[in-house]
Amino acid sequence: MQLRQVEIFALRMRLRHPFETSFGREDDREFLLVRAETEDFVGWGEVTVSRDPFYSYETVATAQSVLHDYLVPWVLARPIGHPDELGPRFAQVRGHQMAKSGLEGAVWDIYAQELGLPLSTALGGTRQEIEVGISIGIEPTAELLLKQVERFLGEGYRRFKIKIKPGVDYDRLKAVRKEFGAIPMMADANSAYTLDDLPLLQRLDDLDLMMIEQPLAYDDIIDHATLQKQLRTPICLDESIHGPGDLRKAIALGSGRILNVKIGRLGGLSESVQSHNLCQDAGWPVWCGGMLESGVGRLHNVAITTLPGFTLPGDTAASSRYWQEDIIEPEVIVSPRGTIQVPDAPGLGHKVREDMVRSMAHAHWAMRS
Ligand code: OSB
Ligand code: MG
Repeated sequence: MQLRQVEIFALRMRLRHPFETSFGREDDREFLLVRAETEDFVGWGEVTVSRDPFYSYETVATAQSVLHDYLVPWVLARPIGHPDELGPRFAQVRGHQMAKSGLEGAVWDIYAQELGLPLSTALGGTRQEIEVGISIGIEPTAELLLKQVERFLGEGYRRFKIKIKPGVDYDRLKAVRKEFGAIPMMADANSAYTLDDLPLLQRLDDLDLMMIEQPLAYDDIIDHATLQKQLRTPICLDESIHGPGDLRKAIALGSGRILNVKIGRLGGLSESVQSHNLCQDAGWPVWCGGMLESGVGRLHNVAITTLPGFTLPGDTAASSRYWQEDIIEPEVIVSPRGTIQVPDAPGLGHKVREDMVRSMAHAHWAMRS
């Protein structure tokens, strides 16, 4: 394929419910969308950055700059045979996985449409339906957390991830266990602890969590290996793994036992498939994480989750959990059994509301070959 134009849109979307983690609180999502076109097809990708460099060093501003000055010119310069070629083509830019992933995702969408296949099938996925869970932020009180869990249990979600931070951890999780019994439950610390917190982290073993996500530093795989040896609860890595290279080392070290696959953090769909394959070889289950995506990123998440190694429910909740109105049609919905139907139309399989995107964007860049 030869792309003839790539556009970048800067969007700000109001969350229906503020989302708080150990690194801060978000009331709005600020991110970029990428629209790529060939003579025959249009593809969409989402750059899952935030306004602030708190979860990752990437922001709206860094991604816009790297896309505009390097990545987009490099894709417009010559034809692409397969989306897997973009990783090597982008390699001279170090890091900036989310920027790379947003553009690569738009190319994958076009590639699947050229084959006449849903994106899921083009990626090698086989499921027609995926099981999903929900990620619940740090609520102001235990009572409000219990209300959230009750509501999402009623909506059918299959797994409950609860954000924790020092001082808002054991007692909160224990309250959920006491109220709701043996529900599938896990915790996400977003790097808020150190090895000095070993006694507290070992106490969490009593709660029979499915896993604890990223308890230690965002750039660590050594202390996580030390911790895993002293915990019964499996560790799931998020922030520490930026692609198949990091993952290979974490597997070798035993830094955890489960991977949270975020397409943006890993550098794209091709890198996510490779990471999934490494995990399958190592016997690590994987699941799809989230970055509070709009409908575009959400549909990419649905597609990757159809691969066979995604054996645990992910964070891909319904559009309506985040947005008053999503930018895709139809929106992503979750059945009362906690499942999402995988689209069977070519590419992303739902329509992107382009007029809405154009009118909402507070900045826009267009580049032609
Ligand atoms: O750590 O998984 C995380 C959201 C923003 C940044 C980091 C994380 C999250 C979530 C929300 O947990 C997942 C979602 O509902 O999209
Ligand atoms: Mg996480």
